Amino acid sequence: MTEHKRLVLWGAGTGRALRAHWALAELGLDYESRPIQPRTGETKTLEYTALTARQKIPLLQDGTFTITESAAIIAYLSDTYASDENALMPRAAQERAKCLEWCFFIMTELDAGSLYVIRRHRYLSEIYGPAPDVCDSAAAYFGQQMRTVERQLAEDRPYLFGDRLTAADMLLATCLSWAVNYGVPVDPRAMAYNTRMTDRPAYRQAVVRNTPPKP
Ligand SMILES: N[C@@H](CCC(=O)N[C@@H](CS)C(=O)NCC(=O)O)C(=O)O
Repeated sequence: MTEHKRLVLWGAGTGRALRAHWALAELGLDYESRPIQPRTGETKTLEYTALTARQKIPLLQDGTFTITESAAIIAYLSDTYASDENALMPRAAQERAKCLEWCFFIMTELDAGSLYVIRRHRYLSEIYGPAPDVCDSAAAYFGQQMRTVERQLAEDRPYLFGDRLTAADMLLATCLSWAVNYGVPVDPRAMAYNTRMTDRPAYRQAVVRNTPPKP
């Protein structure tokens, strides 16, 4: 008989899904993976639509509780399962607020406002329509928004802020890898930071679990 795990992660093969696999790996949590992918029809089934009417991955089930949005999944997992040693969201109010400030900045300005625009209008132009000028301007905007990140990393700090990995690092690193894949310039210090993040054993483990099964 198949054993059903309490934690079930839906989604594979995308940078957003990777964030959730990565958080689960950083926290050492056992989970079942349902590696559905976008634009395959798998996000549009009745079963999945009953879990999320948004029909997007990733989605985490924890018993009867469900949560979508990659950043929210990381925060939920950390708040629910982390110890003081491996928390991905700081617990003190002001540190937590700074972490959230970086998370919202990364999710709105770098992810949705820049890279996802390029994704939709360059790589998914058959669905969203081609818009080369918009893509060029989104790449330039990404570069401009990265300046505060570059300043923050200027002192060769190991993490975006504080002395350990947080959700903000995970969101940033996945955006940086995404930018590199799209040929959007990333400055050398940010590249070195990204290599440190992607060299983490939990990240490597997550990449394996985020790889969709062969058809
Ligand atoms: N802001 C959301 C974005 C989620 C999202 O757009 N997911 C895409 C794949 S990366 C998706 O599921 N698209 C559904 C489809 O195209 O079928 C997050 O960070 O989780």
